[in-house]
Amino acid sequence: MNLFDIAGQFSTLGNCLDVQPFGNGHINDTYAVTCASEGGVRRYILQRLNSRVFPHPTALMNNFAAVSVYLRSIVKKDAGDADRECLCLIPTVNGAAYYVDKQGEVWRMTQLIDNTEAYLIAENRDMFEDAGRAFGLFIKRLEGFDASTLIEVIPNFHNTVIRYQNLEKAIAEDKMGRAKGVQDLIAFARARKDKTGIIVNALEKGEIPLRVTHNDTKLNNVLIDTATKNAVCVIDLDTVMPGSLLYDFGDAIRVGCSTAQEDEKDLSKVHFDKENFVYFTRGFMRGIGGSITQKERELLPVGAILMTFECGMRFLTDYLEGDVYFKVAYPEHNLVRCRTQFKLVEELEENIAFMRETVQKVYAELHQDE
Ligand code: ADP
Ligand code: GN1
Ligand code: MG
Repeated sequence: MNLFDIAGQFSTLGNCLDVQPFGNGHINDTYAVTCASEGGVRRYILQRLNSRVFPHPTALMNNFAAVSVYLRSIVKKDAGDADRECLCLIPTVNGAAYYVDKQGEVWRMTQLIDNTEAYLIAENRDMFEDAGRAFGLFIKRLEGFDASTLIEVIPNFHNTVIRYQNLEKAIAEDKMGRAKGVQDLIAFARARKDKTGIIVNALEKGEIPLRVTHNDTKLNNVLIDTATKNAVCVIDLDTVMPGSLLYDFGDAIRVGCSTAQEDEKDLSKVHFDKENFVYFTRGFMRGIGGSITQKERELLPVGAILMTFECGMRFLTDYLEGDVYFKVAYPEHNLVRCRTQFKLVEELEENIAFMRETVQKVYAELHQDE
C-alpha cells in the first residue's frame, strides 16, 4: 500500500494531492498530507507509529484519543482556539481513531497546524520562555484528567533507577564489543548511581504528586507560531502517562538550556545556558500557576540534572546494544549524543545553587501579591 492509499483511509476534506516526509522526530515516521476540495487546500499530519518503541499501539491510541478530547474541552472552556491549541485526531473513513495496514502497522492522522514551526533550538530566550509556559499549562490543563485511566505505554519510561540498571545490563552483555571504548562514560554513570532514585523515591513516598505528564518535552514537541513566535500547541502525545512534573521540567531544560544540539560533536560548544534556565523557569511557573507544590519546586534543579543524566544513559545503552532504539545517521551517533548529555550533567551539577536561587526568585516574583 502506498502513502496515498493510506492517507485515503482517513476522513480528510478533499482529495489527497501530495504526501511528503515532515519534521525531525526520532521515533515515528511523519508525513505532511496536502488535500484539496472546493473549500480550499488543507494539510494533515500522517504518522506511522514506531512499533518497536510502542509495542501496544492500541493502548497508546486510546490514551492519545482520550487526552486530546479532554484537552480540547479544556481549551474551549479557557476560550482558546481549539483547532490550534490541541491536536485533534482525524478519524478513518470507518470512524476509527487509527488505521491498521496489512502489515499490522498503525497509522494516525491529525490536523497539521499551519503557520507553525518546531524548533530544535530556540531562536531567542522569549521563545523558550513561552515554550515553558505551554508545557506548564499542559500539565495544569490535565490536572482534572483521571490518570488511572491511562495505560503506561512505556512502563518505567522515566524511572532513572531502572534506566541505570538497563545500562549495567548492556555493559555486562556488551553485544557489539563497544564497552571497552567507552570506559570514561561508564565510570561517569557509575559515579552517579546513588542519585538515580531521588524522584522515584519522592513519588513512592508521596512527597510529590503523581500527575498526568507529557514525558517528552523537547522544544521540538511544541509548535511555535511563525508570525508571533509564541508557543501554540504541545504535540507528540505518545508518552503522555502518569508521571512527575519534574520529568517535564527536567527534559525541557536538558534540551533547551544547552548551547548546542543534542548531537554536537565538538564538546567545547556544549554548555549550560544559565540565562535560558531563568527564562524557561519563569515560563513554566507561569503556565503551571499555583498548582506546583513546594517540594516540587525544591526538586526542579534535581529534575534537570536527572533527566539529562537519564537521557545520556539511554543513548549510551542504545550504543552498547547496537543502536536498536533511537534513529541514528552514523554508527557513533548515540555515543556523540551521550557525550553531550554527560557534559551538560557536569555543568548542571556545578550550577545547582544557581538553579535553586533562580527557582526561588522566579516563584517569589510571580506570587508577590499573595
Ligand atoms: P516523533 O515522536 O517522531 O518525535 P512527533 O509527533 O513529535 O513525532 O512529530 C515529528 C515532527 O512533525 C514534529 O517535531 C513537528 O515538526 C511535526 N509535527 C507533528 N505533528 C504536527 C502537527 N499537528 N502540525 C504541524 N507539525 C507537526
Ligand atoms: C525521543 O520522539 P522524540 O524524538 O521527541 C524519545 C525521548 C528522548 C528523545 C531524545 C518515545 O523523542 O524520550 O528524550 O528522543 N522518545 C521516546 O532526543 O523514547
Ligand atoms: Mg517529537
